[in-house]
Amino acid sequence: MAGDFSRSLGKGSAAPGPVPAGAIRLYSMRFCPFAQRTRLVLRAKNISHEVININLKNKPDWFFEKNPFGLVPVLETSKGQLIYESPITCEYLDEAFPGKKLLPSDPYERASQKMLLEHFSKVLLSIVGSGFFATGGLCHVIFLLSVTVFPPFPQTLSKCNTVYFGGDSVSMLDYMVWPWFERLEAVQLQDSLSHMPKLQRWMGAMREDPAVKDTVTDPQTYRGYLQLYVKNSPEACDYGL
Ligand SMILES: N[C@@H](CCC(=O)N[C@@H](CS)C(=O)NCC(=O)O)C(=O)O
Repeated sequence: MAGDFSRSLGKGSAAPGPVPAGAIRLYSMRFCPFAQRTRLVLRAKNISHEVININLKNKPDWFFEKNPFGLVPVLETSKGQLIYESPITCEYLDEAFPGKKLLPSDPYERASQKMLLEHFSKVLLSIVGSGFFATGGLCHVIFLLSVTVFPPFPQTLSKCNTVYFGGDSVSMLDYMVWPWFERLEAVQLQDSLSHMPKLQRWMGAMREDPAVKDTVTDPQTYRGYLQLYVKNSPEACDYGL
């Protein structure tokens, strides 16, 4: 079975066969923060799954049949159902599979998490628009300013007395924003949070989370990937394998 650390499939590769009955497949890329969201939820809910990595610098033609936008993550079920856009994949997994629910059951709490995620997504969109991958370090600085200085993120954390965004245990919003915080160390910006003890406490707690531990990429490997990615190298997605 294909796994998180399998080499990516590129142009000219054979399309994978149907998903076995009862299983679920994730089309991913090892360093993609959006796909990491889905991987975090798969692990947090202990959902058995297979992973097919896609070479995003040399995409197979068949991948556009899985997602017309050609982006990871994509989920595929044994019924041939396809689900893409990371927040939608995560909500789908939370609803379709048993176990701990990651989205709050209270309608207002649920709406609050989605509003914060919306804000966060707008920040990400402006970063991608400004060339996130072309200038990795600089864009992380913009990210950091956006989430720590402008409302509503700092207010949310400073108002609540809980470790996590949604309460005393990890929930969906924590997993949705974590991948970008994890990458701060790779661009040597982790110390810029020193004036925000609550955010630091949250990061410390997240690092201890089993799903986070399972999906973490060490900063040096991430830096190696980023160097190849900005050069448009078709080897970027398989860096370190
Ligand atoms: N809005 C999408 C964004 C996903 C995304 O941008 N994925 C990147 C990898 S990190 C991708 O597939 N890039 C390929 C490309 O831009 O052609 C989501 O939330 O799933």
